[in-house]
Amino acid sequence: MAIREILTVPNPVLKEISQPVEQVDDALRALMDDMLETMYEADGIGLAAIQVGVPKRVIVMDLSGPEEKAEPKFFVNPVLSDPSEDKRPYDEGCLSVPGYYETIERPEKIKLTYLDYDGNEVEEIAEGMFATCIQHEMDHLEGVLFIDYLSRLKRQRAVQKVKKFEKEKGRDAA
Ligand code: GNR
Ligand code: NI
Repeated sequence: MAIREILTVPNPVLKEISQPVEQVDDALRALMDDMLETMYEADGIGLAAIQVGVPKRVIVMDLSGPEEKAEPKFFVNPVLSDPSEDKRPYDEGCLSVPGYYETIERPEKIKLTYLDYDGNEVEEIAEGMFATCIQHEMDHLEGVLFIDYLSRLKRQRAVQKVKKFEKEKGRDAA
């Protein structure tokens, strides 16, 4: 397993549309293992493959708390349907927009089908934090970031904040 670099805005790769996976094989599982390790190291709760520069429809997630037993989840070729009318607001963040948070409203409940780590078909209903997170991750597969739902002014501020942060980080490393 290896930790991979997480791409941040305004990297244009984050706008790419990810392509369906043809086979859940050992090579794909190696990617998913790397993604999970990268997500844990960054203290994230979800990660889409495009965030490490791989345009495949793959998501990893772990919604367990820091004191709880790890609950890694893997989603290959996920499809969402039947979103609820009820919305859930949540103060979202993104590892590709580090240090910036904003409230986003999304359907509070949604149906989900995908292939798991072993390539088995799964169908389930996502609610609450699971629903918020899977929709945030699904957006990444379409090249959409949560800041794309904000006004242009707020989005530009978010990107500027990340650029400044990255610049200072680079200086520290030097
Ligand atoms: O770690 C993350 N936290 C988070 C909080 C609220 C809504 C969505 C997320 S996902 C994010 C990790 C990430 O960027 N996934 O793409
Ligand atoms: Ni994200």
